[in-house]
Amino acid sequence: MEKLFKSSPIYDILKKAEHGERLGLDDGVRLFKSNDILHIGHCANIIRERKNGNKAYYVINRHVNYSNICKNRCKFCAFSKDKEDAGSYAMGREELLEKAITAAEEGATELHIVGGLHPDIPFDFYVDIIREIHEHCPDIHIKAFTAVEIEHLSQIAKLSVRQTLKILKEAGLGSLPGGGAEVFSPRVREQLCPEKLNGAGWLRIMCEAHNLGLRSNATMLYGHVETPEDRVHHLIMLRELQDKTGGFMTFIPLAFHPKNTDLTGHFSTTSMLDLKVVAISRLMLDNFDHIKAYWIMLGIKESQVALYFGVDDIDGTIQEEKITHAAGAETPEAMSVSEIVRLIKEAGRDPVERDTLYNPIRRKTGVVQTV
Ligand code: V47
Ligand code: SF4
Repeated sequence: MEKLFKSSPIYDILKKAEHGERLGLDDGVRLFKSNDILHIGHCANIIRERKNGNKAYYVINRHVNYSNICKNRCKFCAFSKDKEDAGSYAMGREELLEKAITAAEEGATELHIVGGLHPDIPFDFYVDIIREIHEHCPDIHIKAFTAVEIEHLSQIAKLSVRQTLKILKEAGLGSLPGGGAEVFSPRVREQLCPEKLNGAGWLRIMCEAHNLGLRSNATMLYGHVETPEDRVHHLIMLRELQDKTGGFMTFIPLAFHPKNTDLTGHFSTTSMLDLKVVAISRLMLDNFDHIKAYWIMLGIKESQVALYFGVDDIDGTIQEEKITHAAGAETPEAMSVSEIVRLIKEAGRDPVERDTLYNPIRRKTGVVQTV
């Protein structure tokens, strides 16, 4: 191992990471500029196994995108529409409840509910759907509303972010997903999503949520106009908040899909970049327990390989996905438990079904076939 590392031009950085020393901005940027993917991956795998052994987590979940009507219209988003556009939609309470009940009956332990920033739906609607789903399906964990949606909800409710989160938590909200973080760089945000809550705002809302006992995830959208410096800066900002609150559960890098977006001249990400991002995230985020490969965006085969590049979680069954598929994702919209388990086992890892908070789930009847 030592000999292997010594032959690498980034040996000094990998050595630091292996010894548990924190990496800085320059270290992260040098890693991104290096093509020594095998050594970076090997080092990330050492840290991954130190934190999670041979386990590879998955969750039986269902995504629900309640509306695609959004007032922000970020340039990288192919999902959002104006209200008047053909194909715009907003689900009603009955439809949402029905989806939740079906998911619970099929064995899901998590609902992931996110949508666009609808200009007219009142705050009560959001509180009511969380309460109704929680009352009808008390065993399902509701992970809903990104920090960007929480900011929007607090504005329409004319309440503080803290009060908004408190009301949603009392109604049954279990945690927050990690979307909307994009890349914190103000230059990138100005270019791609000028209307969106800024990076400092995203971090402030996550901090409020963590202080109220709501855990959350964190993401980074990469593969568009961002630089290696922007990526590493983003990771360091997340690491700093995690030092303060410890509230993040997992980090999920999101591979940009360009089709049908205002950035169509851009290409899809490459395997080289995808694997670098997961591995370097594992090395930079020394205070995060988990790194997730979101197979919908990364692709099923690459997610399997990522299990040796720092990743210990490949998300879940999903069932219905609109955001990435609007942008040309070629992955299916769902994966069965048996497929996920096979994928993990063939990689030589031990599959562990988890709930949202990473508690292992043991089922009396063994594996559930949900799709
Ligand atoms: O917030 C939008 C991103 C996010 C595109 O927390 C795009 O467990 C790629 O956050 N290409 C939604 N990405 C997805 C998300 C997520 C997914 C899975 C698990 C969790 C979790 C969170 O997708 C958006 C935005 O950042 N996005 N458009 C696109 N064209
Ligand atoms: Fe709206 Fe989110 Fe799409 Fe931006 S990424 S346009 S905030 S749905």
